[in-house]
Parts: sequence; C-alpha cells; structure tokens
Amino acid sequence: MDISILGIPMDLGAGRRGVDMGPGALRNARLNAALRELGHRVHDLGDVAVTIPETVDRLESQGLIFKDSILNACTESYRRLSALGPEVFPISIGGDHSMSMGTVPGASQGRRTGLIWVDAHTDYNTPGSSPSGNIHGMPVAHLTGLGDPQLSSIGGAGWRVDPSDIVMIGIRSVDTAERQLVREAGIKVYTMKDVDQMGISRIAHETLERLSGVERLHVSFDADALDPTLCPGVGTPVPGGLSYREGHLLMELFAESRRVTSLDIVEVNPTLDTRNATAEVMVGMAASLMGQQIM
Ligand code: 6HN
Ligand code: MN
Ligand code: MN
Ligand code: MN
Repeated sequence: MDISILGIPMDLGAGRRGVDMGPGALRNARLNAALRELGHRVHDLGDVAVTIPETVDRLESQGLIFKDSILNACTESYRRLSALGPEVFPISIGGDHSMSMGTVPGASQGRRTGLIWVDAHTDYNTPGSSPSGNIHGMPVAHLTGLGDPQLSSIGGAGWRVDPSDIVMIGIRSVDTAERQLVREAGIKVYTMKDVDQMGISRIAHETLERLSGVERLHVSFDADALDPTLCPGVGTPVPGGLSYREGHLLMELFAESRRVTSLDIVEVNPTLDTRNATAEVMVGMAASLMGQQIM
C-alpha cells in the first residue's frame, strides 16, 4: 500500500503544552520504518505549518482559544490530504485532537465517511457547551456541522460526517452538557463499561457492521484511549483505559476487514511521557492496523 505520513505539530487546541512535539516523538519511535517493514511504500510529507502560540493572542477570535491558528492548520491539513487522492492511505500524526477537523474531511476525498473515534473522551463539545474552551474537546461536534461555522466547514460547505456513521470506543470521560449533545446526535458509543462487558472483539465486529454502508473509513486514535499506565504521555489522562492487548486486537480486527482507508494518531505528549513509551505504543497500534501479524 502507498502510505503518506503528515505531521501536524499543534498543541493550540489542548489545555497543556507539549503535544506539538508528538510528530517528532512518533518518527523517533520508528513509525516510518515499522510501516516499511510491513511492505508498504511510505512517503513522509513532513509537517504542516502551525502557529507558535507565543507569537499570537490566545483569544484571537471572539474568545475561542487559538481558533484562527487552528483553522489555518486544519485547512492546510485538509488541502494536503485531499490532494493525495483515494489510492493513498494517509496517516496523520499529531498534535492535539483538534487537527481531526482537517484530517477527516481531507482523507474523506469528498465521500461518505465512517468515523471510528478511539478515545477516553467523546470530543463532542461545542464552543457553547465546553467547560474548558479547549478546541481539542470539540472536533467531532464540528465534523457533524455543529459549533463554529468556520471550523465546521473546513471540508467545504456541504461536507459532513453523519452522526449515524460515527462509532466511539474506549469512552470514560464525558462532560455533562456534552453527554446530552452526543445522545441527541444518536452517536454509537462503546464506553469502557461496554468494553469490559462485551469484549473488544464483539465491539470491533459490531462497529464494522454498523459502518458497512460507508465508502471511506477513518480511524482517529487518541493515545488517551489506552490506559495511562501504558501511555502516560497524554495531556488529559483518565484511569481505566484500554489495555495493550485490547488496543492491538481492535486494530488487528480492523486490519482484517481491509476496509479502513485512513488513520490519525493524536495527543502524544513527550513532555509528560516516560522514555517515549507512549509514542512507541502508538507506533505498534499503527503497525497492527496496517497489517502486522504474529504468524
Ligand atoms: N482530547 N472534555 C474535555 C474538554 O476540555 O472538552 C476534555 C477533552 C479532551 C480532548 O483529549 O482529545
Ligand atoms: Mn480526543
Ligand atoms: Mn482524549
Ligand atoms: Mn488531550
């Protein structure tokens, strides 16, 4: 397969600094080599330009923190990924999760897209519901057309992800007003309780079944979905996450389906990590999604 890697060194959407160093940490953990060893042709596109927070006013645009700079980085990511065409498998490495407002429409190639959101959080706040004001808690809402009109139309005025084409896995931290928005939208959520009760294998199969009608299938993998003992290098850790084996099995079952067309790896924060462990775990997850097998 032809894989293109796009780095998005952005921490503007997060409450803590340091996820802007995620792309470097993931490359340092041999992401590109690991994918090449699986037989893929890997093209690294380098990084998109992201504003340095110290150079601009935090409340650039009517109180939405770093909105203008995030909009610029997402628009650029959207353009770069759109230009790749449908045959290339894009892997976008971040960077805080606000980047997915650009990567999901970019990877969609204008087609109906299923979105698998692997995360401790639902990231479904709007500027009105958000308790923190941090845009990395808002990307999914904007991808479905809610929230700020500019952030919700990065993929063009008409392009949206249908809430019924979204499945979230690993969820264990949802804000009160956000919970109501997720319910109203009708998004399918597998919480950690569901993972414990059903097992990750059944969840993987149900997810693929539910998204059987889409043309493109995007996995957006937030490192904080995994347990913080395994992935300490994240800005918003929540105890009780996916285990190493659950993460790998989920990726292996998605790989077996051969239906996934793009991937984000987000929220890796080297300043909070232990000897780059989080980046190394996430490179392993990407390798499993891209076909690594034990036998
Ligand atoms: N992430 N729900 C919280 C907020 O600030 O809106 C946390 C968001 C975390 C976002 O980890 O991608
Ligand atoms: Mn997230
Ligand atoms: Mn998260
Ligand atoms: Mn975070």
